[in-house]
Amino acid sequence: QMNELETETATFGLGCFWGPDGSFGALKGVVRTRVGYAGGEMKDPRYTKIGDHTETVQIDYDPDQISYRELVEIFFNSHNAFAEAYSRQYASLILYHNEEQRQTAVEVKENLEAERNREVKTVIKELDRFYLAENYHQKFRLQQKTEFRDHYFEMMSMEEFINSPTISKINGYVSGNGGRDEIIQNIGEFALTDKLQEELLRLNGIDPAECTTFCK
Ligand code: MHO
Repeated sequence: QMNELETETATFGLGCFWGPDGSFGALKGVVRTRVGYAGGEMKDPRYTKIGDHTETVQIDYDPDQISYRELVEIFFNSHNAFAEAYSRQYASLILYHNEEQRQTAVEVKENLEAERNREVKTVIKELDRFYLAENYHQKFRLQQKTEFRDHYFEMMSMEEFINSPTISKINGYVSGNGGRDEIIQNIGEFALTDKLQEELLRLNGIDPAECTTFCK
């Protein structure tokens, strides 16, 4: 049961949070993602009044399956951390939750700088408060796929939708971030109709005909 795992949490900013919500959500060992605003001082930010905050994705993960170091490496591989941020809203940002995370983040950043002989612009600082973004930003890619959205909205409340490990995974998979073996292995566990299973496979470049022996 995924909910009973001992999880740890990572918080990253790397541009518009819709993309990383899906790319991190699809990773093996990532249990849940949620998007929000963090890194600033202003109280109660909203999308239309973000103040000095940055769009961030908060990632709950099982450290037995994926390490913080791996997540930080994926973070750096997922955006251009050498470029000056377009704005504070889209800053490259690592908000650490403890001293161990801080050390790892600094180390990975310094290794990257040494390797590429360029300054990394990522700001690394302690997480203060994470403000959950508005409902419509959560699992945005999934909410855009109306047939998947309607299917799950019928089964659960908005709160469950935002917090469900299954929904984070599906959001990653509908964005096309699913690893082939992962999807084929897990597709039976998402309470999808046959038609939606086939659609999910197609969205990840897998021919549903290839899957009949595993997926049913
Ligand atoms: N304004 C961009 C990015 C949205 S992201 C939540 C867009 O509409 O695609 O900042």
